Amino acid sequence: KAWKAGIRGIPTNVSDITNAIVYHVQSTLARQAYNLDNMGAYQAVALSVRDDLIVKWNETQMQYTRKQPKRAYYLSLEFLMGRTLDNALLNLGLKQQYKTATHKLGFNLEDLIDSERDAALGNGGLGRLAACYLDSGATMELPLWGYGLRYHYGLFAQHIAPDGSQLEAPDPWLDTDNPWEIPRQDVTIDVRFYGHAERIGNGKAVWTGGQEVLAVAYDVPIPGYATNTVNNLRLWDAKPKRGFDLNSFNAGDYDRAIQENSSAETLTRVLYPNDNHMLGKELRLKQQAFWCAASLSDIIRRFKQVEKPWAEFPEYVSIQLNDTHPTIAIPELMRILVDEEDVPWADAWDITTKTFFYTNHTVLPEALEKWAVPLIEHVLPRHLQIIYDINAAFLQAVERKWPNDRDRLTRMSLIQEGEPKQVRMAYLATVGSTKVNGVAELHSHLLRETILRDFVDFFGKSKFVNVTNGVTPRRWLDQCNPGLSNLITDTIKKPKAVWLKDLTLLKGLEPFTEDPVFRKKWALIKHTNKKHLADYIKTHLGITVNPTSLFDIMIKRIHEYKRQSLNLLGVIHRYLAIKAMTPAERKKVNPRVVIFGGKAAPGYFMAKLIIRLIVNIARTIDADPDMKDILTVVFVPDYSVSLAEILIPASDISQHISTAGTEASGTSNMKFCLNGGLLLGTVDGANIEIAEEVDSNNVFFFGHLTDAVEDLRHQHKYHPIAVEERSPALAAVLKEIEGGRFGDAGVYQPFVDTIRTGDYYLVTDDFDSYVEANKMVDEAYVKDPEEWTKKTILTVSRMGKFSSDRAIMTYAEEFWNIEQFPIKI
Ligand code: DL6
Repeated sequence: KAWKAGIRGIPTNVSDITNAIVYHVQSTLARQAYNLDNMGAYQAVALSVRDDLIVKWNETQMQYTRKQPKRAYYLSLEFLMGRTLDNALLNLGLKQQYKTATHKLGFNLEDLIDSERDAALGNGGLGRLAACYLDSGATMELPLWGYGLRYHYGLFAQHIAPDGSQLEAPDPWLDTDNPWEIPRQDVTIDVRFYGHAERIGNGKAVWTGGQEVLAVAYDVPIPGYATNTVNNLRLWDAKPKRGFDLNSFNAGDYDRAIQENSSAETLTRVLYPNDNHMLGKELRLKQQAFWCAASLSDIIRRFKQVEKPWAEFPEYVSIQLNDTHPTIAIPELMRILVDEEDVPWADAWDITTKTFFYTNHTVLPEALEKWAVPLIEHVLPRHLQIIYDINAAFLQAVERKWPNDRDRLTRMSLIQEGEPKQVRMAYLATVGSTKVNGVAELHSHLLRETILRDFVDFFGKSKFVNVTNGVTPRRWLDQCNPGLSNLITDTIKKPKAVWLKDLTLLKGLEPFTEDPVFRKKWALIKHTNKKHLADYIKTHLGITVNPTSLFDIMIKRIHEYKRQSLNLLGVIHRYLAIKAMTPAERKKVNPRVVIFGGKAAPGYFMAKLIIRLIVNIARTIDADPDMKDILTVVFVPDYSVSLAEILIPASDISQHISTAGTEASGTSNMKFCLNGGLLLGTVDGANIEIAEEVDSNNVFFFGHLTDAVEDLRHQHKYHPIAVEERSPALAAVLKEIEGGRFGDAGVYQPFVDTIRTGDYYLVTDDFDSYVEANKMVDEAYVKDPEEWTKKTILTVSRMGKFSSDRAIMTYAEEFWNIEQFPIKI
C-alpha cells in the first residue's frame, strides 16, 4: 500500500522510502532483504530513487509538450556523468531520509553510494562540462535536453603494470544493470550509411541503398537541484534494422547472417579514448553521423507536433554543437529540409544557420577535426554533396566581398586541398552557426585572432563571443565537500537551496576571513578532507601520507601540452635539493605530498611514457629513507569523476601549468578553488579569470605569456640553446634521468629528447620560474598558515562567477533565446 502511494507521488517520509526500497529488493530484484549485499542494496535504493525521478520527469515532459516552450538541445559526443545516486538524492532533497531508511535496513548509505560504477562516457573536460551544463540547465529550469551516444564501453580502466606503464582494460559499465536509464524501444529512428546519392535538380537529391541502422533511445532523467524540473538526456543505441538475414540463416551461413547485426551494434560499442586529438577513423565518423541523424529526426518529430511552418523552426529549436563532433548535423538538417521536406535551398540554409550554435574547445591543431573527402563520400555521399554546395555558395560570397583574392579563398574554403582533400569541420560549424564561442576569455580571443580570423573579417565580430566555462556547485562543492558546504551555510546565513543556486552569495564569507574561530573551523575541514584522501591512498595503494604535509595535486588527462612533464621534473629537482641537504636542514623542509592522476590515450606514446616515469620517480623517492615525511609522490591510478570528488576537496595547491595559450579553459582549476585549494598555474585559460576574481595575490602564477610562445618556438627551432645554458637546474634533473636513477635510462630517452631538442611545449623556458613559484608556495604555506587560510577563504568567497548556472544562463539568454519554464506540480 505504502509503495502504491510512492508511485503516485514521491515518498518523502522514511517509512514510505523504506517500503519502496524493500519493494524493489523483493519484486524487481527478486531477492531477500536478509541476505542482500551492498551492490543489491544499492540497486534497490537506486530503483526507488529512479521512481521519484520518473514522476517528475513525466510531469516536466508533459508540461513541455503541452505548452511548447522553445527548447534548446545540447549535442555532445561525451557526457561524463560519474555517479548518479548521491547527486540525485541531493537534487531531490532526500538524502537525509534515505540515510535513515538504509540505516534501518542495516546498510550505510555512503557504502551504497560507493558501490555505484561511474558512467564514464567521456574523456575529460569537454564531457564533464556537458554533464555540468545538464545539471545547471535543469536547476535553472530551462527546457534543455542533451543528446549523446549510449556507449557500451566507457573510457577504459587504467591499471599500472609492474614496470610502471599504463595498461588499459575495457569498461563494460552496462554489465551491471543501469538503473538510471529508461529504455525506449518505442522511440526508434532509421539511419542510413553508404549507398548512392543522385541529384535530381533544384539542389535536391535522392539517397538510396547502403546500410540502414536503427537508433533506439535510452532516456536518462536529469534532476534540477531543488526544483521540480527533471530534464532528459537521450542516448542513442544502435541496433540492426532487420534482425538477421534469414536467407543466409536458413542456408546455414550463420556468420553471414549475423554480420550485419554485429556491424550495426559496433557503432555504439565504445567511446574513442582520445582527448584533444583527432584520429579520422570510419567508425567514429559513423558514430557522429548516426547520433546527429537520430537526434535531428527526433527534434523534428517534436517540432512537427506544433504544426508551424518550417520558417519558424528556429523559434522552437536551438542546437548547441559541443565542439565540431556534431557538425555533420548541419548538412543533415539541410538534407532533411531540402530533400525530404521540399524547402527551397536558400530558405533551408537560413533556417539551418539560425538553429545552430558552435562551441570550440581547443586551438590545438591536432585536435581540429578534418575528415577526408573520400571517406565522407563513401559513408555519407549525400552529405558530401551538400557540403560542396554550402562551400560553393560561401566562397561566392567571399569572392564578392574580396574579389580576386585567391589566397583568401584557399584559406577559407571548407575543403582543404591536398591528397586527400579534407573537410575542415570547424569552418563548416562556423559557417553554419549563428554564434561561435570559445570557453574562456583568452581562448575566445585566440580563436578570433588565429584559426577563425578570416571568418571574423567576413561575418563581423559580433558572431564570435566568449562564454567562460563553469562547474556545478552541487556536485563540486556540496556533494564532494559536505563539511565545507555546511560551514558556508551556517556562516553566510543563507539556506543551501538559495546559495547553491546563486553562487555569488559566497561573497558573504569574505568578512569572516578575519575571524580566527571561523578560520580554525575552516582549516579543520581541509584537514579532515586530507585525512580522508590519506585513508584512500593507504587502503588502495598502501602508501602512507601525512595529512599535515602540503597536498599538491595535478589531475587531468596526460598530455604534453598540459605539462605533467614540468611537474615531474620539478619533483626531481626538489628531490635532488633535499638529498643535498644535511639532516638538520632537512628538518626545516616543508613536507609535501605530490599527487598525480590521469589517463593517457592508449595510442599516445609520449603520454604513456610520462606516466611510467612518474610512477618510477614515485617509487624511487618513496623508497628513499631520506625522504621520509618530507617528500612523497603518489600516482593515483584510474582517475575518474568519483576519484576527483575525493581528491579535489583535499588539495592545498593544485597545478594547471599548460604552455600559455594551449589550455582552452580548464574546469578542474575552478573546482579546486571552490574547495579552498589554491592554484599554481600559468597565465592560461580560465586561470586568468580566476586570478581576476580572487585577486592575483591568491594565485601562484609563473611562466611565459602567450605572446612569447611563437617567438620562443621559433628560437628553439632555428637558434637552439642547450638546456645546460638555458636552465642549469633543469639540465641537472635531466642528467639524473639519463643516469638511470629512475630505472632504465634508455626507456626515458625519447622523453628527455623532446625537451633537449625542439621543446615544443617550452619546458626549458618555464622551468626556472616554475621552481621559483613552488618556493613561494612553500614559503606561504609554512611561514604563515593563518595567512594561507585567509587566502583560501577569500578564494572560495570570490568564485561565484564560475558556477555553470551562470554559463548556462548566458547560453540561454544570449544564444538560444529560451526562457526559464518552472514546472508546477
Ligand atoms: O571546455 C571544456 C574543456 C576545456 O576546459 C579544456 O581546456 C579543453 O582542453 C577541452 N577541450 C577538449 C577538446 N577536445 N576535443 N575535441 O576536450 O574542453
